[in-house]
Amino acid sequence: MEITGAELFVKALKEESVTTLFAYPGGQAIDLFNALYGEKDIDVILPRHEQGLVHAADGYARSTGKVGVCLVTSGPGATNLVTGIATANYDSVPLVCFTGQVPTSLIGNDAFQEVDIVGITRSISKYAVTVRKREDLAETIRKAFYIAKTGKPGVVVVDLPKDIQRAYGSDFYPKEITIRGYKPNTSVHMGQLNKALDILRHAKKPVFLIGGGVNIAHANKEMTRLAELTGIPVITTIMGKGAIPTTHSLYVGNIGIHGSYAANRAISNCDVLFSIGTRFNDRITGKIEEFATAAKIIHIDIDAASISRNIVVDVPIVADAKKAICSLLEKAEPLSVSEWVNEINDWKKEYPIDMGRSGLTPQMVIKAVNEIFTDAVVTTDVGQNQLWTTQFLALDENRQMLTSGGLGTMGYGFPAAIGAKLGNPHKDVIVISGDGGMQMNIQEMATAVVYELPIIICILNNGYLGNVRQWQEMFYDRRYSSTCMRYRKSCEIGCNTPNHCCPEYTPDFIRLAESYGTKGIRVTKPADIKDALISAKQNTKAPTVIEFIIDREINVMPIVPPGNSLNDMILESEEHGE
Ligand SMILES: Cc1ncc(C[n+]2csc(CCOP(=O)(O)OP(=O)(O)O)c2C)c(N)n1
Repeated sequence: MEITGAELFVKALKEESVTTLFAYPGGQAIDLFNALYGEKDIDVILPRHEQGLVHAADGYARSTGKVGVCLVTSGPGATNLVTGIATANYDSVPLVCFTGQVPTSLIGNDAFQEVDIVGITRSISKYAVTVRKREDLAETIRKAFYIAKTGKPGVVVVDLPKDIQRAYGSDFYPKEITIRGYKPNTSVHMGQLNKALDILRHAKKPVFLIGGGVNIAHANKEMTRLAELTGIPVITTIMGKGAIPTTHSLYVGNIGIHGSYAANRAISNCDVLFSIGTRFNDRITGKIEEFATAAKIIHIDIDAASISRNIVVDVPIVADAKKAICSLLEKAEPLSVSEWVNEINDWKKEYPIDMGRSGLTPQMVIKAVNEIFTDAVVTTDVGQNQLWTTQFLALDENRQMLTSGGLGTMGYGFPAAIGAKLGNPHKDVIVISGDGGMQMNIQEMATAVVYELPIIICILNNGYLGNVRQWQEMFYDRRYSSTCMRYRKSCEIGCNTPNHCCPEYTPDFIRLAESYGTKGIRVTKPADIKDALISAKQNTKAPTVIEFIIDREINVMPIVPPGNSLNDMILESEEHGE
């Protein structure tokens, strides 16, 4: 039977078991939307901005393990996806993004709403392609899903010209696909693994350094067993957090420029660094020449290109994290490293992560979240709010914390939570955001309201672009250039002190929530934190905004100053009087 390209598109989505589609219409996608009209098996979600849309698809994918699927129009619809595509691809999130395109006869003619989205996204996606022939459509979509979810997952962009959407052709959709030159690694090189085990056998001060690869491979339970079997302490990157429960006695903390003292000390002093699924990016290594200098380094990663790119390793192993960990579980032995574990525990006791000053602190908010919600999905935005969350959030399981790690995209947290809630309707979903990042995709409040998504939105409101302000305070002589969110034209030039002239709130998030048709709670003292969270939990049909008014100049500590080694942490912050 002959069907249109648009009808085949819908059939393909069903064959790929897509039940939720994040979509925003426009002229060059209208045939695709027409084919979706009245479709019962696919929920078509209409966010309020394509950037919100793609972050929502990302949150859906990260929290469910399924492929997130987007559909937008050509030109501005497509370019509005760019930041979200880069965000997801950087963190290895599987997405397939369909973009409408002008008819093939007009491509390259400066046609209305034409952009070369394949050219634009080539360097920030795993694969991007324009379908130029109707007969290639089915195979291209099949390939897109296969590439997005296999090997190192990533984003695939499929650009669909309007004439392809309208053209008639076969209704065949392939079940299997082979792609020449694309062979995701599925085995573990046992020779290399044995070398790694041999090194471990002689280790006195080994650590595991775990990145997002373990979460992506769903290898958390196996990782916990491996740590317990060997007795080796576990340090995580931000993306690897949750690889073993944060309450586990072998869990040390996060590494990196805002890592814990104990974790950074342990990395600097270990003799074997066994890393799985991390890229060793500059935010975790600090000064590269001084990174883990005493250690032999073993590195397991699914992506051969990630191995020895930043840190030259002694034993490279290209493998899926879960497969490799399962093989290790069969062969690894308990090590006698209790002295080393005690040394690390002493560091933990000596310098626990900073609890902040008195008053209403972000740490208190996150601790209350830990107590009230044991199984929630928590998304963060980017900035201090993200760093405090990664330091203090308790996690037992995979897919509990969603955060933009690689690209660090402000405006991510709230739309990602929308996707997470749609994918996990029975779980509590909580956003922890700053006042700056919240305003980058605030329009999605309408989406959360109309789809009746009871998301709890915690805004840590310091009235600053806090993370940048902290750097200005610590490394730029308190020159708060363009970081005050309460700035008014009448303010003193060069002001660097929150003072009596500062407007109390800009904007008034509570009234903003109300204007979208939902509820807001403002919390100004510690005693009210829990009541606000409990009351939000009871609001089961709509989102709740809780605005926590925190100290304007509270900092995330410890911090490794730029260009320094992990050993050179500043542990405490200076206080400034009002
Ligand atoms: C889209 C985008 N623009 C700019 C930045 C740079 N940046 C990183 S953190 C930050 C401040 C965030 O402020 P806010 O959202 O209020 O959160 P806080 O740090 O105060 O918790 C900025 C501007 C970014 N990461 N992403």
